[in-house]
Amino acid sequence: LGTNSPGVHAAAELLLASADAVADREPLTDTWPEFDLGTAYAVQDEALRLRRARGETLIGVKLGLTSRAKQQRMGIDSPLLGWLTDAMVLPAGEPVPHAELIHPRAEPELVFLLGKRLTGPGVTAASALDAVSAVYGGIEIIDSRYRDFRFQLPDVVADNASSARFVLGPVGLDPSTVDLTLEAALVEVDGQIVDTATGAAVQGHPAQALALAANALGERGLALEAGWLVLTGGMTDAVEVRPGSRVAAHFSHLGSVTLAG
Ligand code: 0L1
Ligand code: MG
Repeated sequence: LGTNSPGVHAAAELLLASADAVADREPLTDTWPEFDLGTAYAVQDEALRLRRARGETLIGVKLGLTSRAKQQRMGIDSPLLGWLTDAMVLPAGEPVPHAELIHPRAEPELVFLLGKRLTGPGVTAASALDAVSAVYGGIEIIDSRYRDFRFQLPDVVADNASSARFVLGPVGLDPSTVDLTLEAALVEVDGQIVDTATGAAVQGHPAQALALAANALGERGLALEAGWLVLTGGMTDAVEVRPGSRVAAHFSHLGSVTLAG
């Protein structure tokens, strides 16, 4: 590690402190040029360890930057993973906790509930889908700890892929009963439809994103566990969640999720 390296543990603490204080910061790569992807995942894992030590429960995984819309907006063309804990669940209908968030943005996602353990190598979209017990629509509220969402890939990986909160939609379907490439999401802000996408935006099929997660975790000796939720990544670009505004995602078969901003 370079001379300006805070080290894995201190970097994890800095990012958690930033979230706790609702205070943004500069990217780690600004002053830590040797900061690489492997070290970034070590920081992410250390932050998870610290979250669990303070009582949070691991409930799944999120993928980020799996759609072209997200990759183009953030200027990073590589998908990434983050951890989900119970503290990130926002029950449907509860207001967005603005006092706890720096600059929240919302994005529609397809979410899998796993009925079976899944780990790579060799997981395909078909074998991944076979492990899914239900698919939901949802909204992820992302909140980068970096000022103006300015970051490079190792920064955003260390920051747990900008995770903050997510809301699960009201309808869970057996994935064999719905064509997820055609499942649409309409994003509405204050009554205006501002964006649309179908599940094909997510790696061609969201099960492809699920396979990617299982294979990436397999390389690290880890697995997706039965009972976990997997957020497959924003289908569209994210929209700002302003206090007092109303953001909704309407899915074709998976119901609607409305955020009271
Ligand atoms: O801040 C970001 O946009 C990176 C996190 C990825 C969010 C997503 O694509 O689901
Ligand atoms: Mg997301």
